Amino acid sequence: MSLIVFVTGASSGFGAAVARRFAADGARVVAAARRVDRVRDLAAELGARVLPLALDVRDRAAVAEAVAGLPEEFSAVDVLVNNAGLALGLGPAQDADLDDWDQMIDTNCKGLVYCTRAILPGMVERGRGHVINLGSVAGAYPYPGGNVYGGTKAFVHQFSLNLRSDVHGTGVRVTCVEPGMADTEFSLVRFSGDQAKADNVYSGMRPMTAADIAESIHWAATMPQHVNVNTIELMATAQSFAPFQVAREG
Ligand code: NDP
Ligand code: 8X3
Repeated sequence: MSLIVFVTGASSGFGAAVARRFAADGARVVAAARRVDRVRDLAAELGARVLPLALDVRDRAAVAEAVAGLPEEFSAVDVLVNNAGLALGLGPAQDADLDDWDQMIDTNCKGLVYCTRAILPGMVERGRGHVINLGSVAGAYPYPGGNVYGGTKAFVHQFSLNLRSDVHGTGVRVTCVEPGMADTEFSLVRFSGDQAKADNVYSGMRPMTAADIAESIHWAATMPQHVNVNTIELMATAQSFAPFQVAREG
């Protein structure tokens, strides 16, 4: 049976790679993002099985309308990949821009919740479906400047586990995928388009790629129906943990 996949943030990075990975399998893919020109290009590349959709996940009414208005051949969504998200800034909390904080919370938490709420009832009704949320290692491990971004991803982790409890016995599966450093437009967005700063994040090390993350998502989605992958945490081999910082006197 070929899957119907709804992926948010499909204009770049993980989302575009997810669309490509599932389309290569013969899935029908709804590819949603604000930059509709990019998802249209993706659809032109991948063919009619990909439906480009202009969507800002922060717009609660637009999310509900978009899901309600899906053409019949895309409407019975099997896999929702809640991928749209971003980090803005890497400064300390005391200097942060509240608008950046609002945007991260509105996108990473509220947008994800809106998409889930719009698509989940159909999955429960059909007795099958899979919600795959993009968390991050930043939700588990604190780092300087991670403040609200890490907080939003901790929310995604816990929401995913709680969601799984709620859909217990319905046949619907829930997975939280929690990557570390992967080279996408993530750092470019975090540093407001400063390419040199973004490049510096990945200089001299080999980060994961969007295709690596898409592969893990595809793996979780194609495990047999009786298997639920709860959480996938993955890092570049070149990334691991650091000691606690200690502020010493004198
Ligand atoms: P990219 O910046 O390459 O892609 C982010 C995507 O999110 C874009 O397609 C963007 O599309 C979309 N997006 C942002 N805001 C909105 C919005 N309001 N409505 C709809 N779409 C939106 O980054 P990644 O692919 O790396 O990031 C994807 C997810 O993975 C994010 O949730 C990120 O937090 C997470 N992640 C990334 C890691 C990394 O190191 N790269 C590691 C761990 C997690 P558009 O601007 O067109 O709307
Ligand atoms: C992005 C991964 O380590 O840059 O979620 O915060 S990290």
